Amino acid sequence: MSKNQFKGCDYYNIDELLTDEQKMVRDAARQWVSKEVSPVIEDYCQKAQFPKHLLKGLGEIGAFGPYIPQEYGGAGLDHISYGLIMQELERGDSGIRSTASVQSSLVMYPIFAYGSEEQKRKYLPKLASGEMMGCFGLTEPDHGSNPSAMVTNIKDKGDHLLLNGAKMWISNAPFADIAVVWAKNEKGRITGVIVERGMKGFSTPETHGKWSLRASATGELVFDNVKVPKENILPNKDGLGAPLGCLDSARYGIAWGAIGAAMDCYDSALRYSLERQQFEKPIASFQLQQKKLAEMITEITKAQLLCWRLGTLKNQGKATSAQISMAKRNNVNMALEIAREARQIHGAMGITGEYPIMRHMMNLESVITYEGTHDIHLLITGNDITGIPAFK
Ligand code: TGC
Ligand code: FAD
Repeated sequence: MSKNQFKGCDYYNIDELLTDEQKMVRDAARQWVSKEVSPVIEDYCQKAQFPKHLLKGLGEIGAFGPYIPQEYGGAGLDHISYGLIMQELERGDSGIRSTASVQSSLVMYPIFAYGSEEQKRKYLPKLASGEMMGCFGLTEPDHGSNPSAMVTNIKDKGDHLLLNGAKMWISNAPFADIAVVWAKNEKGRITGVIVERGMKGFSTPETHGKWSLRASATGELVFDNVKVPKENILPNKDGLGAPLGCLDSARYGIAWGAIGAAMDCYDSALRYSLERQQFEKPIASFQLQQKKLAEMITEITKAQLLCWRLGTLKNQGKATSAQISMAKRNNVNMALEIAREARQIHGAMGITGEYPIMRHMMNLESVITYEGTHDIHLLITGNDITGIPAFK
């Protein structure tokens, strides 16, 4: 079976709900992924290497800061276009979508929303083109689901700030030029600071041995008495709500991205089931295989509708954090279940790199954990409907 035959899934004619611009953006990203990502990604994943040569192309298709205004170098697109780009990138690989999510929602967004005018002019255009790459440090070795207990801290030393602590599991850390880091000040208030590679005492050791997101670079951020200029503080928002506000944007992108991974698994499983013969028939003719395929397209269609509606609300400035959380939880779980079922349809072939299934399945084990675990998102919905925070 040859690769790159992907055409997309649209069982409910959702394309009719999209504008010409949204379809154009989606199709451009789809073509780019088919040409640049799909042919090479399996190799990079097997070697556990990030395909750094793709950064320029990601910048060119507008994957870095799609909704950041053009005056700061962004593509100035709406949120459905942003989601569709994430969907197409994750159809290629969750690691590629991760790189774009982090750059757009976790680095460009906080600089755009909480940064000074000087910070916006200094960093955003270079981040949009991919000339400069960023990462986002919230999680610590002992504080994952509960970032409010972080111990990384900044102290005011008069003419500069002194940063100490460590962050763990940071996407893009090994090659990032800058890090948006969340640390507590003397008053215990969570504050965002921009740390630049090369600052004395700042290092980014790479995390090895991952069985998931192997084509994405993950690392630590270590701060040993790092002197940070005061102008690197993000001045316009502090408190836990500041990093959580960035997560809203990234979780929204992941909800769309997961659809891409699910579509790729479904597409491969459908084609394989029609070609693969057992008992002198295509395996697609057996009811048990049809059940799997029918359930997959049903779940993908529901996820697409959820995201389209969420995107419409986001474009109107009305999407709530809890609505975004529900979509992230539902869609990533949906994609992971589809990947597992698709793996079975491919039989033994499903465990090989000939097909994208096992790679998506392993990647999605990270996606269901990062940006808030599956269980934390359930508790966010629980909190929203009952008013009782069960995570404390
Ligand atoms: P809580 O008391 O509920 O809230 C503290 C303050 O934050 C506000 N807030 C939000 N603001 C904006 N957006 C949201 N989604 C918000 N959720 C809460 C809230 O109103 C409050 O504001 P204020 O003004 O009253 O202070 O906070 P909590 O400490 O009880 O925590 C709640 C909980 C557990 C839901 C939260 O901590 C959480 O979401 N934990 C999960 C942590 C997480 O998602 N980490 C992700 C790290 S980054 C990452 O994984 C990147 S992967 C990237 C990739 O490769 O794609
Ligand atoms: P823990 O918080 O220790 O949770 C362990 C288990 O306990 C989970 O099942 C969780 O659901 C459960 N649990 C925890 N608290 C509760 C509760 N109150 N009630 C019920 N169950 C609970 N972070 C960043 O800051 N930046 C990044 O770029 C980044 N990239 C990542 C890339 C990868 C590949 C991975 C795997 C992670 C990344 N993360 C990043 C970290 C990620 O956000 C955390 O792993 C995640 O928030 C969970 O934290 P934890 O791993 O410490 O798990």
